[in-house]
Amino acid sequence: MTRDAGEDGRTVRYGDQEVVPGRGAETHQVAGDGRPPLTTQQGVVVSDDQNALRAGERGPSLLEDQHFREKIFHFDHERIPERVVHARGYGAHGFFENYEPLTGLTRADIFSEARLRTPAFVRFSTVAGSQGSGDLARDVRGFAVKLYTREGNWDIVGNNIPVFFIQDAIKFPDLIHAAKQEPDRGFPQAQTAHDNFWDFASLMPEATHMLMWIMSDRAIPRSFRFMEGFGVHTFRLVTADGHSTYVKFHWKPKQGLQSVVWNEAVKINGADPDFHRRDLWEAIGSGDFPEWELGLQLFDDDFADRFEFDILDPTKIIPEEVLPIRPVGRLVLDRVVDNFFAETEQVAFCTQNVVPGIDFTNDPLLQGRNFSYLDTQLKRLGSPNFSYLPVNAPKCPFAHFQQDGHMATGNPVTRANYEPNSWEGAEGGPREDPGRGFTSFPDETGGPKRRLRAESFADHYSQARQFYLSQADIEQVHIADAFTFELSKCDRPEIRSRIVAALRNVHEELAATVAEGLGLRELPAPAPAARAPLQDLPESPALSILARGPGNFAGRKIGLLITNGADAGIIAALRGAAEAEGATVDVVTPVAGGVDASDGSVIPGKQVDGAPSVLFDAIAIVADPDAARALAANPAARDFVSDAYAHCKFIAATAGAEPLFAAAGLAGGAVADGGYLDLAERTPADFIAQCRQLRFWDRQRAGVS
Ligand code: HDE
Repeated sequence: MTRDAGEDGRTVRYGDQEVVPGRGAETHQVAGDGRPPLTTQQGVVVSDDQNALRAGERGPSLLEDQHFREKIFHFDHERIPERVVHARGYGAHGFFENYEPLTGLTRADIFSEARLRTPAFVRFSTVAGSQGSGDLARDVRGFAVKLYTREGNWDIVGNNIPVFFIQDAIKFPDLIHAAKQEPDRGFPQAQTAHDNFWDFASLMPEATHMLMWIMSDRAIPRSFRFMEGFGVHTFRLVTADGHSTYVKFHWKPKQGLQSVVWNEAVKINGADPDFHRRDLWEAIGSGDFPEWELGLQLFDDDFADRFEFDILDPTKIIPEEVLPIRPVGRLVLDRVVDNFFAETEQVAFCTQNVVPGIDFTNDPLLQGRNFSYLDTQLKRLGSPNFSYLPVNAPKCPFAHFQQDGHMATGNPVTRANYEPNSWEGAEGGPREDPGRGFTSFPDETGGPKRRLRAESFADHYSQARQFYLSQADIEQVHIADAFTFELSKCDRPEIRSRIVAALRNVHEELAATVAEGLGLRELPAPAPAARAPLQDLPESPALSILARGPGNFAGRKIGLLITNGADAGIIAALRGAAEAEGATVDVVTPVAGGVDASDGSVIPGKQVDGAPSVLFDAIAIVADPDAARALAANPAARDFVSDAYAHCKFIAATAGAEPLFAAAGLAGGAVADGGYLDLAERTPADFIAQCRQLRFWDRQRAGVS
C-alpha cells in the first residue's frame, strides 16, 4: 500500500482511501506545503514518527531503531536541576536607557551618555517554591536584571524588598532549609507558614525587620509590573580617577505599586497559578510595556558615619526621606522570550558580574553571594561554558584563554592559549589592558582574622518598628493578620510565643493583636534586645504601598460580567472608558459561547466558572434581571460578586444585577456603599475615575473582609 500526502498536506492518504490516518488509525501529518520535513538530531529525515520499529505487526520493538532511541534519550535528559532558591520565575527582554551622563560619579560606560540604550534581560521569581508552585505565594519576589553593557555584563540580582533576613551569608543554607518544605514530610510547598520557618525566625532577632516586610502586602504583589526592586546591599560607584561613592539601587515602577489581599491570593493560586507570568506575557504582548526608573541613593563616608545603622548591614534601609533617590534612567520590558527554557530557565545571574565603575562593599551577605552564584550555575547548567548560552553571553566583544570543558563552543582560535606568549599579532591572542580593565577600589582593609559580627549590626528592632509605623491603618491590619495566620499554622506554642515576644520590641499593639488572634493565654515578656529599639525614628511614607497609589487605573483589568439581553451601549461605553485610561476589560459570560446583547450582537466572553473576580482589579455587571436570576444559581457567579465585595474592589452594575447581589448575600442595596456605582445614574467613565483608588478600603475598615 502506498502513502501520499492528503489534499490538506498534513494528513496521510493510504492507497485510494480518502483520509485514513494510519494502519492503527493513528494520525500522520506529513511535510510539504511550506512545512519542513522532520529530521533526527543528525539531520536525517524521519519517515514515520508515530511508530517505533518492530518485528512483526504486534511484535517487540527493535533496539536498532536509532530514531526512537535518540528521541527518548533526549527526552530523558530534558530536565536540569531547578534553582535551589528562586526556582519559579519568569523573564522578559528589554532595555535600559540612561537619562544623562554620570561621569562625575562612575566610569561605567552604561551611564556615559544621555539616551544610551543597553539591552537587558529581567527575571522575576518567588523564593521558596518549586518551579511548578503558584505565583501568589506569600514570599519575597526576586527582581534580577542582566544588563548587556558595551563593557561587559552587569547583573543587579535584587528583590522586591530592600532588606534581607540575615546579616551573614553563612546563615543562608539554614534560612532556606527552614523556609522550604520540611525535610521529613516534603511539605508545605511555597510557604513559610510552618514550624521550621518560624522556629528559625524566632531564634534570629536580626530577621525581625524582614519579617515585617514579608508579612506585609509587599509579599503578595498584584503583578510583577506593580513591584519595586532593590539591589539591597550598598555598592560603590567609582570614577575614572578612582573616586568612590556609595550607592543603593532602586527600581521604581512607573505603573505604581499594588498588592492583593491574602484571601484573594489564596484563590488566585487556585484559579490561575500562572497569574503573574500570564500578566507579564499579556501586558508585553499587547504593547503595554512595563517600565521602571532606576534610582540611586548616593552617599559618602561622612554620611555612612553619621547614619544610625551600619551601611554594610543588609537588614537595614536608608529611608528615602533621609537620603532622596536620584532617578538616572529607565528600564523597559518590551519583548517576551522566544523559548522559556532557553532564556528564563538558563539565564545565569551572578552578583559578581560587575563592570568597570561599579564595585562591591564589604557587606558580608554580598561577599558570600559573590561566591554562591557562580558556583550554583555549574550545578544547574552543568558546565563552566554556561556563559556562551545566548542569554548569558555578553553582547560586547570578549576574548580569553578559558577553554574546553563540557559543551565548549567558544574555544580560543589563536595558536596561543596562554599568556604571556611571544606569538606575534593575532596569533598571540588577547592581552590585559590596565587602562580599560576592571580595577577594584583600593579599600583600606585589615585586622585580625576572626569570626565576628560587628557591634554596629546589633540593632534588630528599630527599623522594624519604623516600617510598621509607616504603614497605612489597613496595611497594619494586614500585617497583624498575616502574622496571626502564619503562626496559627505552627504546632509548637513556644514558637508562637517567641515571635510575639520579638514583636513586643517592634510595637506593643501589634504584639497584642497577634497574641489575641492566636489565643495566647498570656503575653510573653519582650525578647531580650541587644540594643534598645529606637522609639523616635521618623515615619517613612515611602514604605507604604497605599500612601503612594498610582492615581490612575492604567494597566489594570476590569472583569465585566454580562448576561443575555445586556445593554450593548453600556458595554461599549465601559470598554471605551477603560481604553482611554489604558486599562482593559475582560468580558465574563455565563457560558463560553458568549451572550446575545440588547442590540442582537453576540459578545464572546470567558465562562464565569473559569474567570473568578480575583483575577480582576474591579468588576462591572451589566445584566438583564431574568438572566441574572438564572445566573444566581451558579455558585461561581455568586462568588464573583461576593469575593469582589469582600476584597474591597470597586463594583459597578445595572439594576438588572440585583438578583445576583441578593443571591450573594448583598440584598436590598447592601452592596451600595462608596465602592459601588450604579450604572443607571453614573457613567462608565465615572466608574473608571473611581477605580483609580484601586480598592475601597473603607469596606474593610467596616469589618467586611
Ligand atoms: Fe540569592 N541566590 N542568595 N539573594 N537570589 C540565588 O543563584 C544566595 C539573596 C536572588 O532569577 C541562587 O542562580 C546567597 C539576597 C535572586 O535566576 C543562589 C544569599 C537577594 C535570585 C543564591 C542570597 C537575593 C537568587 C540560586 C545570602 C536580594 C534569582 C539560583 C548570602 C538582594 C536569580 C541562582 C534568577 C538566586 C544564593 C541572598 C536575590 C543559590 C548565598 C539578599 C533574585 O546562588
